[in-house]
Amino acid sequence: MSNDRKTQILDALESEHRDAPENSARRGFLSAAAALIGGGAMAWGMTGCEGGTTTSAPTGATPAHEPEGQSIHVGPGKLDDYYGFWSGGQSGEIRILGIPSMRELKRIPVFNRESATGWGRDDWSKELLKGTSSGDTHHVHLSYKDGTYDGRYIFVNDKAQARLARVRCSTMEVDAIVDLPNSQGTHGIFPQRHKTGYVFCNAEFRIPMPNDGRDLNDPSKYGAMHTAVDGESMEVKWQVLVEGNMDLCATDYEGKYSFATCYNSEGGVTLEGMMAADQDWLYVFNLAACEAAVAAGETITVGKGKVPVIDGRAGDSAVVLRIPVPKSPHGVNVSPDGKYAVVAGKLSPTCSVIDISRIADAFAGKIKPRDCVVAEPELGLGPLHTAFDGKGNGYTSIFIDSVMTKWNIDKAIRQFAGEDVDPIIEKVDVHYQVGHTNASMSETKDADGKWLVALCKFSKDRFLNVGPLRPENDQLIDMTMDKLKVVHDGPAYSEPHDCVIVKRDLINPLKVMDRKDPRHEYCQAIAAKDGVDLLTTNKVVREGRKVRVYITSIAPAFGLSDFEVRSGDEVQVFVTNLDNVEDLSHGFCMVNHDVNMLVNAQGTNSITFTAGSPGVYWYYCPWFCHALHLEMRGRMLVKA
Ligand code: K7E
Ligand code: CUA
Repeated sequence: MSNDRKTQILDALESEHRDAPENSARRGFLSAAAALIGGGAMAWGMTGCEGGTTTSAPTGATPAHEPEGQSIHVGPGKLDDYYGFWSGGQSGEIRILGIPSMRELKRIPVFNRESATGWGRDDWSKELLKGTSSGDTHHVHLSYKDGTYDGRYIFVNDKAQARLARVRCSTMEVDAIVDLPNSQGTHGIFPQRHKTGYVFCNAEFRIPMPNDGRDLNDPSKYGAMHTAVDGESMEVKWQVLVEGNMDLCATDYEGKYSFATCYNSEGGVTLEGMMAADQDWLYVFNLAACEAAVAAGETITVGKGKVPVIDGRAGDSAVVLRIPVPKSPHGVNVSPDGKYAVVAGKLSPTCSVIDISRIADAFAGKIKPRDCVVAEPELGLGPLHTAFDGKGNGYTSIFIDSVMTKWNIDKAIRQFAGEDVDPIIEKVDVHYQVGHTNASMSETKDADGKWLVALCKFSKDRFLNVGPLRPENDQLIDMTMDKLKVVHDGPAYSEPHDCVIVKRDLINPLKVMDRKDPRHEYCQAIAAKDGVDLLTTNKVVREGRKVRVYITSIAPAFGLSDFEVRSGDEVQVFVTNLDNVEDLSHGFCMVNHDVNMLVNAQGTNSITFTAGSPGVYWYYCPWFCHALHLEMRGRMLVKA
């Protein structure tokens, strides 16, 4: 695109933004953006940062007589009220924050390779990762029971490699990763909310089925999979093949339906193509019908795949319903009372409110799918995601306007029915270009309306300049006052997409590892073949060119102060931490061998490497564990 053309597009978008006062009549579809193909996506990142559409006071300037609100100050030694679970985007990880302090408490490596813990380098994680070292986590959700979190598991997607990972809340470590067949760009995921049943995963990118070189350039034959993974066994149970793409995912509270937004019902493979239609869909999957089809064998297989696939491409059926919504929708969020699915319009300034109780009639053909829509309030330019306070209000992130719009669901429904009411309660500036939003317990029936987070994609000038790559800005908003108030800027490394905020008493991790940990079991199973009990044995076992070294550790010493191998041996070191002391981690680093791993209290870990050229190599404990931590080391003696 020429520079002139770029300037023209940017000017158009910028003036569209500047000239659009609140409640202006110019809230049509983003027709300018749609017409100015090629500039749209870029311009989204470059406009709309000047405020001007909002009612709140600029942050930093505290008006007189302002109510106090909740404190975000969590004093030294005090604990936060909530756990925040953040996806880490391209970092491939999950992060745990304390809310309201926004202090980062932990990073859970998932799809990435991580130096501190050895994730992606130790044997157990390498087996789970199958040689990959990158990922793109967008959506993190916890397992449920009866509509609220049960504190057992965290699920997270990998958009880059079409995978779903599970973290055990007991240890805050990944215990399973499953590949999703026939999928690319796995994006929205959501677990069922009545129990740990399925976790649904949406493929965002349409591909040939099977993707084996056929139909390469015939997009009309492409499709996308809505995949049901068993959240307990982490096995793929079945898939539904649809013709459009799928973006965000949600489930109802009763276990009847799953939802997927489709922004490319057109089946386009270019920007123009994907933005062509003024209406796309919310796919609704009828889960009982899906299970019945699978049980009756009314399925196909794709290529050599073993997973039963329900072909849902032929239009509305007992299995899948398409509810028309404007235009290239993004987020879908279900209200805490379980009644409504709120679909954010993205290229339409609206959210579509779907009455879930009507869906059965639509499946039965008694009403049209579109009749499930009971409200469509205009909330601002570029609505993306909606959070809830449990008091009947929605809080929708508005990307282009850089605001959060608070609106009342009932009033929106009444307005849609013709009544002269304004559902919009308030808009608050956020900085800048907000993507996801979530509120404390918002994705559960126990939404409590305390804290709202706006995950802004751009921080621009909000922090010290750290070079071309700036942090995102996760802003914390107090929801408890008459007006929403931004109370904290939270710089975040690339790039949290989504988060959930969970009451702290629902999460009860272990203080030290237990020996039922799958990683310990994995190591003990190998050791058992050598007749070794990891808890009691320090020993070197040779089998040809393979050497297994079993080492215990108690601060400040390893159970072996040296071991001998030959250059070129494949060496597998097991370290079992016998310290039963909270927060007392050891580790194992073999110098000059790219070997480093964490071993938590009462945990075991193993790592495999090739012994280098002859010489002495020190191994040491990298975690400061004792006054004599520096002395916690030993020698690997490598013979020729
Ligand atoms: Cu960034 Cu949920 Cu991947 Cu919206 S998604 S912003
Ligand atoms: Cu063990 Cu440092």
